[in-house]
Amino acid sequence: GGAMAAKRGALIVLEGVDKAGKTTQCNKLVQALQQSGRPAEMMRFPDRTTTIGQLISSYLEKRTELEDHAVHLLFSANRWELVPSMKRKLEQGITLVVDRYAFSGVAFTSVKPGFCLDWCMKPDVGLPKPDLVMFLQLSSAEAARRGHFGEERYETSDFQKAVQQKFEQLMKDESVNWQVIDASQDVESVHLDIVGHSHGAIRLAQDVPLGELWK
Ligand code: Z5A
Repeated sequence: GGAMAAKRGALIVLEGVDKAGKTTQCNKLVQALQQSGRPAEMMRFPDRTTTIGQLISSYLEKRTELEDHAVHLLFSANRWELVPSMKRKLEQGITLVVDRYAFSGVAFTSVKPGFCLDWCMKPDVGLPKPDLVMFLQLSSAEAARRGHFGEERYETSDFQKAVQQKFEQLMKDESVNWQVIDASQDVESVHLDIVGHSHGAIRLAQDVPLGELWK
């Protein structure tokens, strides 16, 4: 008996290569959900505000060098350290809109020499499983038209192409609810696609417990 449990929020992830519009679209989605009366918050990985996140940020800005396995584990640790707060929020009925997640972790490390997908996935096994992962699909030619790549590590056309192929491998996994979004459309059209998929995911998530990723 007792009081009825509150409906949980959904865990919604946006993935995609550099300049696909993830941050733009995460912000717009959170705004739209809030305006329709649904509690929603944005998160991003890496979260550069924590102690671990500061190590990662320094690495990405090429201010420090870190061994490739070590930095992979730091990216994963940066997700795990936020899991208690993510679970709390989801239980409170807050939908989390997340800019990059474990899929970026695997895609970016696994293109490095000597790494395989399987090893890269292991540290993230058991993370809160997203109810929906939207992959913002953008060709490298279209990404190039959105301006120059930045100065950070990994921001080169060849690296991004290799990463795209790793994402394609990850998207074959049917245990994850993937939706491919055409990110070459204008900002509003991409937004409408994303809102449509998100409402469906929020509705479905209400009645099923949060899953465990890759488990
Ligand atoms: N990384 C990793 O190695 N391991 C991990 O576990 C994780 C990440 C989680 C940091 O990422 C790096 O860490 C990243 C992966 C790696 N390396 N790379 N590359 P980050 O999240 O801090 O930064 P970012 O992901 O590189 O941001 P971004 O990809 O460059 O941007 P975006 O979020 O996809 O796009 P945006 O900022 O929304 O838009 C980019 C530009 O395009 C901007 O000028 C917009 O105004 C414009 N834009 C957006 N949408 C459109 C449309 N529809 N049409 C035209 N123009 C548009």
